[in-house]
Amino acid sequence: MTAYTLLLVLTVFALPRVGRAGTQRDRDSLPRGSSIAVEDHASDVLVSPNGAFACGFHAVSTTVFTFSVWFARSAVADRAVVWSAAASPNARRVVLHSQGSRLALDGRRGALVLTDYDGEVVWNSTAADGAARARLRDTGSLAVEDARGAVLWQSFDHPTDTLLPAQSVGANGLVSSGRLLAPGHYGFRFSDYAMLSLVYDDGGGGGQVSSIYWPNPYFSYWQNSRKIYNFTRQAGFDSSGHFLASDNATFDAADLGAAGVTRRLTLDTDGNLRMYSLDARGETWSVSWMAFPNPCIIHGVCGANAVCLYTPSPSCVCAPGHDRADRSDWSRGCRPTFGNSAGVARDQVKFLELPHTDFWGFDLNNSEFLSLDACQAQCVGEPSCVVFQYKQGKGECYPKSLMFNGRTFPGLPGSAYIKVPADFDVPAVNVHQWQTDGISGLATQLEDIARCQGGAGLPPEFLLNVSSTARASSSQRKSLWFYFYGFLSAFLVIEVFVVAFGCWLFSKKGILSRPSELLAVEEGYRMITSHFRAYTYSELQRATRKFRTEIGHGGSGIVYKGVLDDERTVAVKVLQDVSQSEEVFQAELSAIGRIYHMNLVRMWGFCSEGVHRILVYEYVENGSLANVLFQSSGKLLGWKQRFNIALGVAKGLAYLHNECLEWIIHCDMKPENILLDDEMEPKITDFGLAKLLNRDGSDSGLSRIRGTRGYMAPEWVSSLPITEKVDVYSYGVVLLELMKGRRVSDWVVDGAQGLETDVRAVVKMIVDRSKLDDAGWVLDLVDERLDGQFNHVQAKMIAQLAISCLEEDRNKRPGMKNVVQMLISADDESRGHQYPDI
Ligand SMILES: *[C@@H]1O[C@H](CO)[C@@H](O)[C@H](O)[C@H]1NC(C)=O
Ligand SMILES: *[C@@H]1O[C@H](CO)[C@@H](O)[C@H](O)[C@H]1NC(C)=O
Ligand SMILES: *[C@@H]1O[C@H](CO)[C@@H](O)[C@H](O)[C@H]1NC(C)=O
Ligand SMILES: *[C@@H]1O[C@H](CO)[C@@H](O)[C@H](O)[C@H]1NC(C)=O
Ligand SMILES: CC(=O)N[C@H]1CO[C@H](CO)[C@@H](O)[C@@H]1O
Repeated sequence: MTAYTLLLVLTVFALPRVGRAGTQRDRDSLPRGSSIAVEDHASDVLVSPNGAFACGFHAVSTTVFTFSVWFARSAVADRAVVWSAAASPNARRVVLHSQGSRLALDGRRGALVLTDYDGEVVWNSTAADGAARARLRDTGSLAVEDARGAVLWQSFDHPTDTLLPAQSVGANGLVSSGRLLAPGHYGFRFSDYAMLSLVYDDGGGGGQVSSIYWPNPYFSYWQNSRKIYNFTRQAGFDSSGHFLASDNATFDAADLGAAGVTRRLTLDTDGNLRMYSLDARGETWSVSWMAFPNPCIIHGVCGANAVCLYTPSPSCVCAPGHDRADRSDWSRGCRPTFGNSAGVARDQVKFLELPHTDFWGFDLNNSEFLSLDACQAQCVGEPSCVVFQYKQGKGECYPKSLMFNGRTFPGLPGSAYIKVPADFDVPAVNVHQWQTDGISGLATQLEDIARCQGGAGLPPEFLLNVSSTARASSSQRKSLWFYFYGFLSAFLVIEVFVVAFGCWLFSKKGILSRPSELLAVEEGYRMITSHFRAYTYSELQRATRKFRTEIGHGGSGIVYKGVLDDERTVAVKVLQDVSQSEEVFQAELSAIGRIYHMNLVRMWGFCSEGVHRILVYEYVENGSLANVLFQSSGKLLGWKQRFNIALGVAKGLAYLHNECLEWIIHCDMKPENILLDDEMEPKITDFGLAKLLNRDGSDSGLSRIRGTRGYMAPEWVSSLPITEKVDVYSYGVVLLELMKGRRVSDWVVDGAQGLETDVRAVVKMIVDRSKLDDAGWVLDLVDERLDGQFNHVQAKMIAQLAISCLEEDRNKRPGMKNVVQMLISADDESRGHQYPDI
């Protein structure tokens, strides 16, 4: 009896211990009915029998995970992820919480199932009755196998952005990764007629713009040595580094045949397809083949109304008469600074010539043997024509409906002629100071590019003629550069694709230290953080001329205006009361530095030297919403602008709450923290600082009571946990103020005392009035200064939305995503952009 009890006790205690010991050893398979927990991500991974690949929860940040396969030998910080779970190649990678997420080989259905912290199934593989285990194979494929080892499902059939030897491109092909785990704009797949292609897809699923940029779209398939209509659609590379597709597409790695080299083929974030080889030490990846040494060839790199030029490294510039649509994202291109030129009468337009420039696609029509005048007449006569391309010689004429895929480099035949209103003044041409550097740097840079290309057999038209460019006569050069800098300097929009184009990866140090050894540029995060850097205190002192121009101050610090050495205007915020060490401070900031959204103020960098803790933000032209809205001197915001601000702020918050990697709660939403750019587009600032400004010095996350009285949700003063719904509440207050043009605390409500009760009293008053009559109450809520010029339907909707945001019970408040949807649905009739939203 005792012996039996002892045995039982022993068994009970021994079992879990054996189990845990088992998981700490690397294993290559997961039996049916068992699972892996995200908490064990460091110890519990599947490793392929040859030790080359690992599979498990991959930490994207401290709070966000994906379920992925990666090269086991690459260091954690530099992990080359080859596959991640995603619902489809065109869907965002499945994003998982750092707690409670699990991967299981479901006992009942025989499918791999990923569940998030709340037990919700977020991804699954196809169910298979005979499934016995999931196994990571030597090839890097995660497979669900039956008892005899036959494959029932495998990750190789669902590639994300990377192809491994022995894997085929497959029906869906590869999709580049975009920002923050979302799919990017680029695809590597078979076209409708079974030609393997690199394709640019405009987002939004509608595929309004979809264009092939590899193989050379100016050539026919046979000129590209391709075959079409072989519907086996197979493509892949073997262990020697030789790539072959069923349409005869073929290329070889520079280290072709080298034994035992680990390789991968990745469609990078920048739309370039690169083959990478791992060095013998298994530490660094170098590029052994790439589709384009010249990234200007890649479609969509500069967005609409912009041109990609090669001076001395690939850069985007707006076409003359255009200005950046989004200062931090070139793919959004530029928009006209003049009214729409289309539709203006025949004698009211003129054309600006851009020599050696081409915009690919969007041809309205094409003809040959036309004179320049005849071609111009076609574009004048066609309202939708915005530009035409003309080539002397054969007299080729291409009127176009959109300036997209623009590029310019010496030797490109033909000119583009942009249609602008006749009275439009082209900004004066002044020569940019780095002109001379540009010219002397050109030859060496181009040679670097040529070296990076690794000797693979590229069609000659993809390469600039290095020698002839370098030897061009000085007079030719002068006119060329004069023209380039004409447009460069006018708009100050020089942005080098430092990271996008692997060759310049080391250029932060000034020189390309090892031009042939490139780091893997896989993540896209790198790309986002590439502009984010540490500044020295003296740099910022110089930029702000010893902190001379104060433009604002708040609870977190004083803000000064400054101009950096690269001529970017910035807002420099000197923080007070930061108690963290330099490391913690920098770690927090690098998370904020990754955040990118057009409705969030972009942080360009920071300074953390000695006692100084300084943040460098983009400068936003029109100051805070509070200034514009509440000060009588501010200019009056029209209804449409107010609506747009409401929508923009909602989008920014929704992004912080739902989409960005760290799931940030702002904690201090108020009109002071909403800035307006030159187009009155709102940008939220001061987000992510809640953790930095930990005034009581505790490290327990958020210190209690942050925020500003009058905007604070009731949970701040109760003991309830703080969730993102505190921002929804504050947003509700902002909505009311945006409508009324006055602080809620200034609304006269009988019997109210104290700011928190003000808001309650106002809400109660609105609700009571709306029950009494259903017409007049909205009118009362709208700024009298608008003089009745507002959209009644939108106003009513915003009022109702504000009230639901101001619910005392946080569970009754809508999420910011829903708020955005509601606003967008009310925005329907005011659609109709002047320029395509690309
Ligand atoms: C296939 O490609 C090779 C090398 O690019 C070329 O020589 C050959 O002519 C191509 N075959 C066809 C049928 O296009
Ligand atoms: C189609 O491609 C496959 C695989 O590359 C090849 O074996 C086959 O011969 C091709 N078919 C034709 C008709 O060319
Ligand atoms: C192109 O458009 C012009 C004017 O719109 C027209 O006269 C011409 O015939 C068109 N050419 C072709 C090839 O369609
Ligand atoms: C490159 O330049 C050389 C020398 O100027 C010239 O002979 C050659 O034809 C050029 N090649 C191309 C592809 O333009
Ligand atoms: C919850 C979920 O993602 N279910 C999916 C499981 O997989 C099948 C196809 O394999 C999908 O149809 C389900 O939607």
